[in-house]
Amino acid sequence: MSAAGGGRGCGSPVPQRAPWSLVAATAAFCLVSATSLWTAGAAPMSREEKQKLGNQVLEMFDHAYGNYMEHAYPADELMPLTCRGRVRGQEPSRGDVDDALGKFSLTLIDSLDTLVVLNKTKEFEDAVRKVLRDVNLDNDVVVSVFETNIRVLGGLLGGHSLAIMLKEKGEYMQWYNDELLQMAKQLGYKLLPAFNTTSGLPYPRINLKFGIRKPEARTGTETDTCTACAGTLILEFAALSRFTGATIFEEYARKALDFLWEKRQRSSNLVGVTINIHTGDWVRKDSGVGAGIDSYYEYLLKAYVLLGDDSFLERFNTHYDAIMRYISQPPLLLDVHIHKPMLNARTWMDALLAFFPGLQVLKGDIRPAIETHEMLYQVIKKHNFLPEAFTTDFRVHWAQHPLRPEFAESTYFLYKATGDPYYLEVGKTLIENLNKYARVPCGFAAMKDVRTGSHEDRMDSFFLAEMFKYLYLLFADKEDIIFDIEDYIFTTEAHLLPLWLSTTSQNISKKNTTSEYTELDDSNFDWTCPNTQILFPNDPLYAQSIREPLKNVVDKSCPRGIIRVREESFRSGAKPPLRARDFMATNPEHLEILKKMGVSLIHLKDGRVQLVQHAVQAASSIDAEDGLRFMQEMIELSSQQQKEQQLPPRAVQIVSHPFFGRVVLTAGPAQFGLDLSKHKETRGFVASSKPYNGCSELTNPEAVMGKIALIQRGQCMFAEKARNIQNAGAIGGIVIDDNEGSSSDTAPLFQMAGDGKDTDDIQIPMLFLFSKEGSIILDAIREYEEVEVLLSDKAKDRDPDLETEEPPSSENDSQNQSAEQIVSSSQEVGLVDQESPEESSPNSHPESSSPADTDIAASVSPSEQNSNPAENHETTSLDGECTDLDNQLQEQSETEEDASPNVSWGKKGQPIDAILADWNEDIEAFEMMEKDEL
Ligand code: DMJ
Repeated sequence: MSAAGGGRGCGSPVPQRAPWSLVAATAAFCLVSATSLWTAGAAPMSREEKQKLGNQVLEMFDHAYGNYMEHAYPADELMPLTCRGRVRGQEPSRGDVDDALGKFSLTLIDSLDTLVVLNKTKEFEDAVRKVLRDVNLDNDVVVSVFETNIRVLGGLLGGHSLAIMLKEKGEYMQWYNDELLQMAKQLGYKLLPAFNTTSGLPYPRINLKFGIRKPEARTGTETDTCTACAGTLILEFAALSRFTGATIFEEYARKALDFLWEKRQRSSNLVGVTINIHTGDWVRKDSGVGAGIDSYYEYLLKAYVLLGDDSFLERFNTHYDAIMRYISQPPLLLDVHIHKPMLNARTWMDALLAFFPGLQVLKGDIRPAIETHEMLYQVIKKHNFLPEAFTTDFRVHWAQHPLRPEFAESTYFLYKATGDPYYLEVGKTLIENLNKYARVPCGFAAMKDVRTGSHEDRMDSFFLAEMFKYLYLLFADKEDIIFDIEDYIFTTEAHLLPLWLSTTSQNISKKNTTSEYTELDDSNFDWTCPNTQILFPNDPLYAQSIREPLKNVVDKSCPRGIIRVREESFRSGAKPPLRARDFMATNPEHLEILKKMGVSLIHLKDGRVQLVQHAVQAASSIDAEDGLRFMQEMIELSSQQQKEQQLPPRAVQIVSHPFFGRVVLTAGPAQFGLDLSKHKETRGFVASSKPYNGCSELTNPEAVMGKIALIQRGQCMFAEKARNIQNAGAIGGIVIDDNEGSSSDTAPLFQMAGDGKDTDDIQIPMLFLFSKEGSIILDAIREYEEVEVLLSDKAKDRDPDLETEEPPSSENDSQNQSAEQIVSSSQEVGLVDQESPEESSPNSHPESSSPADTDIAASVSPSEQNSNPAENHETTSLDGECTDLDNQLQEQSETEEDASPNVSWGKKGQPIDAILADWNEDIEAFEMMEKDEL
């Protein structure tokens, strides 16, 4: 099996070998042993069914690619809800995620080699011509070096690799003369100024036209980059060097990798998430295999496969040993601190780590790959998609899902390694879910919130570059692909680079790399050879036997403790340390324990009490660790409480022709009116109210009677609007933001507050849409006149009963249908207060329900008897939010003088939620940080 096809098997040191032959030989063994010995377990899938699924993937790709080409090209990406191109600068900024967009027709370039894999050679030829004709790489845009490398440089090189393959075959691309490679080289030179640092680590961003230094560049002031950002260049840069003979690219990428290797934390052999590009100091000292680090590890192993350089394998194995020692807690993969690797850094996992089982297959370590993959699959079965982050007890931590391909990637690799048809069934589920929940009339839309099923106006280019490739290959037999996939390696963006590049002679300076094979410490291979032997037993049910014990790992999970330190001592009868959930501020014994842990109480002037921990003041190092954990738990408790007090977002689903429930908009709830989580959803046609602001008695009650009224935000209280439309006979209301261009993509969602008085009279459901989401409904009215929506807490399945062939014609019918669901309206008259933004309580959007990665935490008034937050949230004490004390914890354990985590206690008698409100700003800042990471 090639690096493209799956596990290379045993990673034993094999000096001076041509990597691909070893790879291919292992593959053959793997596939024969896995498929021929099948006897039971998941039923084998017939060739017909596999072909049917393969064809379905092709149809889905056509839907995504066709809509991009028709409605978005030459823009970088398709916005599938508004059916237009995303042009940077013309849409509200989404922050770092926009740094992938360089006005270079990103999706087209990222799709090039997918077209060939999917046997769309004619379309590939057209696409290459378009790239050569239309793409400009010299735009005055600041882009991410990492994203531009993996998506654009990788896309051009993948396109070139397959173009020359096709040309050689003699039918297609006969005109091709390395033009894509020339573009790749041009882009390579444009990225090189980013490496102008003393460390050799690249700046994270560069201006395509002006580079780094020029004043017009508007970049070059950054000091930090992520490890993956600096460590995911070698495949593309080396391929570029070897294809062109210009050695400088490979040299630069090697230098950056050498530097990262030098900077690894020597006692744990782990790397942190972010590093200072000038000093080489770790900025974030937490370490995992997901966001921020992921493809650094991937590229070490794949660089060994592609380039045949043993030093990369040596490094990879050293890191892998550390990962399996500290981060792997099967089936979980949990971040730890690099200096204290036995200390977990958080209680949640991110979706990016789903690539890791695939990498483990490549490594030859199948057992943990099967375990983690199975756990991830169960999370997917629960939520239809893998949420961006989920807790160790498998609750949604960050509810977004941008159609990431990592899980499909691992599924493909596991199928290739085991031949177990179970993985084909997994792929089938992925296809079904994509069609059922993400497919919209104009492409596939990212999930804004996997819980509500609402969409985001976004279809990332990696969806075409990776998802369709892996899904297609999963069901394809050798003869379904027009070339031998085993001759290529997948980059992290699933672009294909030919393995023959390893033999292209290069005169690269390999500073710091082993030029000759050196005997490796055998302990580095603890996780390879023995596992390879297990990999191919004469037991076709091997994979199933590993999955079996994990069958209910997600459903039956109990809240997990966050720290695994000192497990041994608990087992041997020692008293477990004080947990935040048990803490009673009035308990002298507890206060004594705090003291032992180095946690002191500081009474602030304003009546609040602050908790501060100084590790050096702890009675022992174990007490210090307990103190750290206590502080971390306290933060988690607070964050969890805050989250639980917020209403979750709601969904507005357009169910009429031609949407049929496929477009789902994220809506903010109201603190008054019908609670959609408790009641049946409300379905009805929409009608604009007059006056549109809904601030006075409606002049068009006949138009809104029995319908869902659309009202513009502003000029009076939300409750007043609700009363006015209710009085006119509306069965529900949608308030549309009056700030033009606002969108839930860029702004935290609102929860509409009442008017401070009794709002029990309001009995219809009210939801809030930002302007962009609202305009999708308004545009639909303009185009189709009759637009029916469903207001609910979770989108309904796009099942046939939502799909009526013809748009319903009878208004009365719809009124009758909706009338069954309405709650009788009240005749109360509205209030007169002016609505102001402050009167809307900011509600944590699902994204903002992501953790308070903060070193500030909450507790309660020490004077209160009921000061134990756990009393209200008994089950959430340890299983909830992430907190990430990381840097602070590290510094604390490293230097005595550094800032210590501190926990502020509220004013006496002040409820915890009031105190927490004070911290919103910090929490938001950390949420932004988290978003950046992913
Ligand atoms: C892709 O762009 C690449 O796989 C990258 O390495 C991280 N993940 C995204 C898609 O999720």
